[in-house]
Parts: sequence; structure tokens; C-alpha cells
Amino acid sequence: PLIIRRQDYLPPAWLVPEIALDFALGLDATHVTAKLNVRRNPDGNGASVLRLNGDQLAPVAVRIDGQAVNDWRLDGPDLLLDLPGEAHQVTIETQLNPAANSQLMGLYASHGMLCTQCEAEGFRRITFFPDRPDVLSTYRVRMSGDKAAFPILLSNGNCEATGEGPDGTHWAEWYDPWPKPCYLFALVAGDLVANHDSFTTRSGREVALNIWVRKGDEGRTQHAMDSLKHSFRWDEEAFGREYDLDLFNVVAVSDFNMGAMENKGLNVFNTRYVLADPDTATDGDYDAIEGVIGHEYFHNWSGNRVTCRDWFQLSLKEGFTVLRDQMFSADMGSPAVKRIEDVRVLRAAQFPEDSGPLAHPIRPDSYQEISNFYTATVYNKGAEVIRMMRTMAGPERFRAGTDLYFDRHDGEAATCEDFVKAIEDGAKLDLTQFRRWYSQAGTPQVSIVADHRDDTLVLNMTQVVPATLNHGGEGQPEKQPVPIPLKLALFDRETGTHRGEQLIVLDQAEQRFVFEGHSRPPIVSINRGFSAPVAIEFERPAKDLVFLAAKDDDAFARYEAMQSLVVRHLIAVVGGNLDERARNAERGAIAEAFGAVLFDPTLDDLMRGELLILPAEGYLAEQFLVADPAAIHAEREALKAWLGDAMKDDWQDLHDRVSAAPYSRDAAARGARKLKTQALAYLAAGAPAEAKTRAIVQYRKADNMTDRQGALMVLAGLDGAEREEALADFHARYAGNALVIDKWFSLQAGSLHPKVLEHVRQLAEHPDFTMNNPNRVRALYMAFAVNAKGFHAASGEGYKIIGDLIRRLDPINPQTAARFVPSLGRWRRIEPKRAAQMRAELERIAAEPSLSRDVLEQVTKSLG
Ligand code: B3K
Ligand code: ZN
Repeated sequence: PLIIRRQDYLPPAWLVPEIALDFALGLDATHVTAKLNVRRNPDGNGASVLRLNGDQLAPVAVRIDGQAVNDWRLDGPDLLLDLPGEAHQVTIETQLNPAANSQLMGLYASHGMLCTQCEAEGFRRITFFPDRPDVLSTYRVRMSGDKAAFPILLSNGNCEATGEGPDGTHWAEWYDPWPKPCYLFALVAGDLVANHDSFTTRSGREVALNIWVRKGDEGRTQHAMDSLKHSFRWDEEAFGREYDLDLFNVVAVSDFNMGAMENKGLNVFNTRYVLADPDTATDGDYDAIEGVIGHEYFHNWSGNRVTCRDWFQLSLKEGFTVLRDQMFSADMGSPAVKRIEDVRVLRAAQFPEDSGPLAHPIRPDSYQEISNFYTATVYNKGAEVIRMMRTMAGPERFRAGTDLYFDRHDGEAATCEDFVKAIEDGAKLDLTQFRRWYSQAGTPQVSIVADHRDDTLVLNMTQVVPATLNHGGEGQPEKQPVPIPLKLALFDRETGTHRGEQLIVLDQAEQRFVFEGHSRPPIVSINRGFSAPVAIEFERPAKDLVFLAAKDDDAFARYEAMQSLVVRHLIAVVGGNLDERARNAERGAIAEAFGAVLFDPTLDDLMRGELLILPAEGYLAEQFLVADPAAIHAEREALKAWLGDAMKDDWQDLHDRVSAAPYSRDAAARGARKLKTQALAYLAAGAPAEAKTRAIVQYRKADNMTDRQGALMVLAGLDGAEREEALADFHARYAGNALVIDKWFSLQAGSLHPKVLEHVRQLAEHPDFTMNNPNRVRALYMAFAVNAKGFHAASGEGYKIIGDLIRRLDPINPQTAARFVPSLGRWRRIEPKRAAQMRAELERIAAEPSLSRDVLEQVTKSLG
């Protein structure tokens, strides 16, 4: 396989300052004429050959300076041209079939509309071009097509002219004055309607805002529009960033590989991150829409105005933009709850990546297929790394750093090193050692031993960055210590207070931190706010964790104490290290902590809900070198059932209290809804008959999707006619609403029902199921792949379902197929019997004759 390496970067030999594109649009035949003004790059290698990347393209015609030429040649998928002079105009015609494009990269058809996805390397499926992010061009785009089929014609920048053509056609011409790499190009043509609004920037520019959707969906766009306006305002206030065109378009598409795409002035979105109303979208959906709308908007500066030199720098735009969207969502809602949710995502998605065969630094050193590197590591750990810089610098100095970064690199294709240097210079911070966070994979493990003598507390700390093994060439056996900023508070166990939060930085392999003036051994609250993305091992008495769970004034630390209490209990139970008396004593301590949370009047319900969530199975599995997922699942469910039963009255009272709150989008009502379904879930585990009765009522009375989905989730895991009735009712009620039917698939595939394997097989044959829509594929199979009960079934059937899916989906949509490989790739960390089954499934995939580069890279690295 061809391995692309970061150290092999060379500047482009040719630049393309301008491109003019002409599209004659048709669903199954689109003709593209591309005129490239090219000139030799003074910083290039002087080669006279111009390499234009292609992917499944054949040139219909090639002209140089207006003259047809025949002496072009193909090198694999690429087109090579010899150019004698300093500057030329190269014209290339290509012919595409968008309707046949099931990969959803390049130009494709979706429900009668045409749209594009170019990041990372989709533009080369439209025309031959130097498809690399350090080639920046201004784009003039003309498109023409049937007016009835494509009444709306959109591209980047501003629309400069429109007109009528022959035979019921029309055309539009767009011009984007901001030079951009081709991955930010976009075109949309279709029968769309818009929610129109506007925003006036702080310097007085009036920006027209449009959210384009298919007819009938316009009533579900207001939340996205509100989120968009909030994003415009927030980026001005928080980062001093103003929008730079008179127009901002968002288009919702139901066939989309990812969440959304930040094309300049024309963001293209998966419908699931645009459409919402109370009847069809949960509170979680509303939050996700706000976050993704913000994320794509913020890319206008962190990604578009300052872009990436090459794809190894992906975290430059993604890590930073994730941090920005996290800060935005925190400011729009509850910062405490948002931080906890972000950490939960990191632990569920990124920690396993860091400890598995696909581990890579946030700035990878090599890849075979770049689509495989849009990972939780590049995105979420990337955000954590920049967040640590902010923690060490403080908000004001960090802002000086980002101001300098935008100022220094505006209009450029920059590197992660450029970013670090700008923060270093602007925030006046020495980041020499900190740069290791960019080059080392693996989650640092911090061990803490506390020693109290006389009036002095000593914290002895060690850090180890675990070796990431050489699965497929990306190994790092030797690691160096990294600077780990830890926020800390020392609580007096009698007064329950502390003397203020401090920041310590652990930057050696072993280090002692001394704290004087503590006559009693204090209770240590550490990594407050999750100030560093590390795993901490710190043995201490359960009563200290119970104290922090009830009293810590840092919301994250309080959540963490609660989690630790449960995690260490479950590790001990799964390991068979507790006799019945010890187990019951620990369960009692957990119930006591739960009780404190349930009745703490100072907590709001959203936060209360966070504190009552049991640690995820994946996170628990991470705590073992070799995990038994069935035992983890069984013991976690057993604890849930015990809590459900032991605290039955409390859950019922809670369910009664929160059920009385009327629907609204305010925090109190959202908190009530979160607790409503949590109470039901604990009851379902410990008192199923009671839960069923309540779930049926909650389902019937629901006036919003959060309550309805929550009730259906509980019913889907229970047996009986009520389950079938509710599922049938839900399906009939939302027939034709693809996003809600996705939920119907997910609830069943993710359910605790004993027959979940059978259900998933049946759902794959359901008339509503299709392999051609990524949302539907993910709704069924991603929900299943994270359902330990089904996926890790002892028979190995769960692995086979995912293995079969990957093999069937790969020829249709390799990018989406490859996303399922990591679930099987974790076999080394699973008990031997299942590990052998998982490995066998990977080998079956590897034996397929013509795998995509996407799946091949993930499977070979996973087999190691
Ligand atoms: N930048 C896009 C990612 C598209 C990747 C396609 N393989 C979405 C985002 O992070 O905003
Ligand atoms: Zn992004």
C-alpha cells in the first residue's frame, strides 16, 4: 500500500491562483469544464510537469492556452501535463454521473438534488486538479440546468448573475473572492426552500442568512437559524472574529457521510444537524444542532481563512474548532454539564482509540487513506490539547495568542507548529516540551500517592505515556514525559472547605508536590474541570470519594468522584475480588452517594442527571488489560437493578415530580426530562413491572420526542405485547420522517432485549432499511456495535453481523464502511474466546478480493 508521510512534504511545483468552473447539470450526466490559471511556484522544485489529481475520471478534452492537446498522460488516476512556460491556462473537460456516485464524495445526487462533498479528497472526483490544501484559488462557478428540476443554484461566495437558457434551463454565476483550497468548494442544485434571516456584524455588514431544506421541512429550521445567529455573535465576542461575505448559506442533505461541511459561505449539513421541532427532536438533538452549526460556522476563521498546509495538520483546524464549539455550547447552556458531556465523549471514543491498534498522535506521521484520520483523537483530543494551553496561559493571554495566530496566518495554509508558535509568542508561554502532545500517541497514565505527616501533605506523582505498538508501522515504543496541567484543591475534611484552587504542572516522569499547613490529611480534589486528558490512579478510601461526590465545588470533580466510586466497585466485582458482605457494603455507599445527589437542593436537574449516570461499558472495559465484556455488562446491569430496587420509592417519587413539569426548552424543563427517563431506566432494571406501566403512560402522554423516545427505549428492552404495540405506533406515527425512523432503528438495535440479534437481522430486511443512506446504516449498525449485549454475544453472531456489514457496504460507501472496523479491531483487549472470533471476522474481511483503501488500512492495522 502507498503510505503518505508527513516528513515527505514538498511545496507544490505549480500554483493555481484562479479557477473558473462551468457545470452543465444533470442527475446522471453532468459536464464539467474547468479553466485553471496556473503558474510556477517560486518556492517549488521548478518541475515543468503539472500533476493534476483525479479519481475515477477520464479527461474528455484538454486544452493548454486554448489549444487542444493530446500529449497528456495518466499516472494511475492522475493527469500529467508538461508545461513549458511560467504561466498557462489549462482547460479540462470531464463528464460525471452523480446518480451513480454512492460513495457520496465529489458530486452526487440525493433525492433529486445535486450536491458536493470535497473534503478531504473529493474535488478530484469532479475535475483534475492539484487536490491539496496548500493550493489556494479564487473560484468563479457557472452552472446551468433544468429550471424545474433545479430551481435553486448555489455555490461559494456571492451570486453575481443569473439568467434563462434554452429549453427550460437557467443558469447562475457565483464568485468567491476569498482564495481557498479545493476541499472547500461546494455546489448545490435542487428544489429547495429557505428560512431567510439576516445578521448585522459588529462593523455593520449585513449578512443574508439562508437555511435551505426540502419542501415540507422548513418548519423545522428555526433552532438551526437561532444557533447560527448565536454563533455569529459569539465568535465576535469570544474570539474577535467577524464574518467576511454578504451571504451565508446552509443546505440540509439527507444523504451525507459526516455531520456537516464548512465550505466557504455554503455549509452543507446532514439533515440531522439542521431539522428539529419538539415533536421529532430530542433535547440531545437540539444540543447537537447548536454545536454543529457553531462548529461549521467557526471554521470560517479556523479552517477557511487560515487553512491547513497538508492533511497531517488536520487537528490545526479540527482540534481548535472543536474547542471553539465546546466553549460556545458551554456559554449557551450549562458550562458544568457541557464539560462533563465532553469528557464522556472523549473517554468513550478517544481513550479506546489511544489504547488500540489505530492509535495515532493528534498530528499523525503517516496515512494510507486520510478519511480514516477524521478521528476522536484528531478532533477531541486535539481540542483537549489546545484547552490545556488555555488553562496554562489563562483566558486573556490565550486570546492574545489566538489573535496573533489569526493575524499572522490569515490567508495562509498553516501548520500545527505555526499555531503553537503563535500561542507561545502571543500568550508568552514556553511550549517547548508541550509540543510532545502533538507527536506522541497514547493517554498518559498518572499515579498519585498521598503522604501526610505533621502538617505537610506530599503528593508523589508519576506519569507514563504508554507505548503504542507497531501495528502497521505507526508504533511509538519510547515516550517522553509531557507537561500535565492539573487543577487541584485540598479540602479540609472537617470544615468541608478549601483555600482556593491551584494549578500544578506535572512535567517529569516522577515528581513530588509539597503542601504545607494542613494539620489534618486533606481530601484531594485533582484534575478539576478535567484540566488534562489523562487517566489518574489514586487509591483512597471510599469515604473520601463520597465526600467529594457530595461536596466538591467543581462540578466535574464531583461527577468524577461519583464515577470513581462506581468504577472501582465494578472493577472489583468483575474481578471476583469482593465477597458478598463487601459487595453489599460498597453498594450501600453508592446508594448513599446517589441519595445525596437526589436530594441535594443546590443541584439543578440537568447536573443531577449527570451525576446519576453509570460509567459506560466501554470506559469500564478500558480499566482492564483484557476485558470480559459480558461480565462487565452483567455486573453493571446488576448494580443498576440493585439501585433500581433498593431506591424504588425514590425513583418513583422522582418520576412523579419531573413528570409534572410542562414542556419548554428552558434548563429546568430539560433537566426534568433527562431525569424522567433516567428514573424509568433504573426502575426498568430493578422493578420492571412498575417501569412498564410508567413507560406506557409516559409514551402515550408525551408531547415531545425526548419523553417519547425515552419511554420507547425502556419499552424496547422489555418483553411483551406493549413493546410491539409501542414500536408499531411509533413507526406509523412518524412514517416518512427519515430522521425519526432512524431513531426507531437505533432504539431496537441498542436495546437490552434478549433477542436483539434476531431483531437486528430482521431490521436489515425491513423495507425502510437501505445501505445507500449513511444515517440509516449508522442508525441500525452503529447502535448495535456499541450494544455490548448484542455485539459481544458469546456465539460470535454480533461480530459476524458487523463483519458482514463491512463487506457488503465497502463497495457502496467505503468511508462509512471503514468506520465500523475499530469495533472489531479491539480484539487484543478482549478475553481470548471472543478475541479469536473478532480476529476471525477481521480476517474474513481482509480476504475480500478488492477492498477499498479505507477498509484495507483499518483492517490490516487492526490485525497488526
Ligand atoms: N470538515 C468536515 C469533515 C469532512 C470529512 C470528510 N471525510 C466536517 C467538520 O469537521 O467540520
Ligand atoms: Zn470541523
